[in-house]
Amino acid sequence: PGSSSPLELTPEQLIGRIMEAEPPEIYLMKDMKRPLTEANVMMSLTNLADKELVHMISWAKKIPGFVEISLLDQVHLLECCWLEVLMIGLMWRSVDHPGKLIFSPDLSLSREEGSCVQGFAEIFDMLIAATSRVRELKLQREEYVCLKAMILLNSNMCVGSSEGGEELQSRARLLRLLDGVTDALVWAIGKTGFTFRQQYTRLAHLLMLLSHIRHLSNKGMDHLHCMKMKNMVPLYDLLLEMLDAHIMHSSRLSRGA
Ligand code: AOE
Repeated sequence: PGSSSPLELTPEQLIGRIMEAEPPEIYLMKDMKRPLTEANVMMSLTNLADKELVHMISWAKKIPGFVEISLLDQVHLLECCWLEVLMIGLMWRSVDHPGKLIFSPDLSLSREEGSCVQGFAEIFDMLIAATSRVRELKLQREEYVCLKAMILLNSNMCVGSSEGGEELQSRARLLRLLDGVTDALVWAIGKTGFTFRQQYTRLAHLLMLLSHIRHLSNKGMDHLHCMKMKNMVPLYDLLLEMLDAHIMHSSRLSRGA
């Protein structure tokens, strides 16, 4: 057990480490003055996501214990959760701007502006609704970073990796990591001076948010797939391949279910 083992960190220390891992704000700059056409908006969003994904990989690697699980599990987790992680980040940035989605400091869209993209209005409304819920709950930064780490660590819980001893060990480590982040979340909730009853109700509310975010991500993934069919998303070859991998992955899952 090395000094970076999450089990040796107190909940407070673990949250500190997860806070330090937070990705920076991304500015788009050059896309600012373009007219809001479907192609321009999708190009800006893809551009943004592209940059965010690079930071997401560094973020994941800074979560204590993540790099100690098998590479296969690391890749699977990121493959499963990237859109959920982008979405919870989007909600967090948008929480103080009711009715708007703050994709970046220089790209915020109202529903009307978003509706230039076909099929976006439906997802927009769901993202706005989920963001309102985050606002009602008065989500704290400590809670937010724990939830985001939980999205990552919980994302492929139902996918059994190959049964080798190596992979089973990795899975056991992953579960312990998730328990560590759960302790941290419980600690963060406990700081807020709620009664015990209010604390476990809040824990339930926060965890139920994650089920909405998973649903949103599935809807967003369908939408992205449609967009790709229309050749609206100027995906780079590598990203295209990765997106295809995700779709193959999820259809494999739904066939298996
Ligand atoms: C949400 C949050 C955010 O910060 C950015 C974006 C940009 C695009 C938005 C999405 C969002 C919200 C939902 C939208 C979507 C466009 C249509 C959808 C509005 O309705 C997402 C742009 C995505 C660009 C595609 C990138 C493909 C990446 C594939 C990644 C992958 O499979 N792997 C394995 C890499 C994982 C690395 C971490």
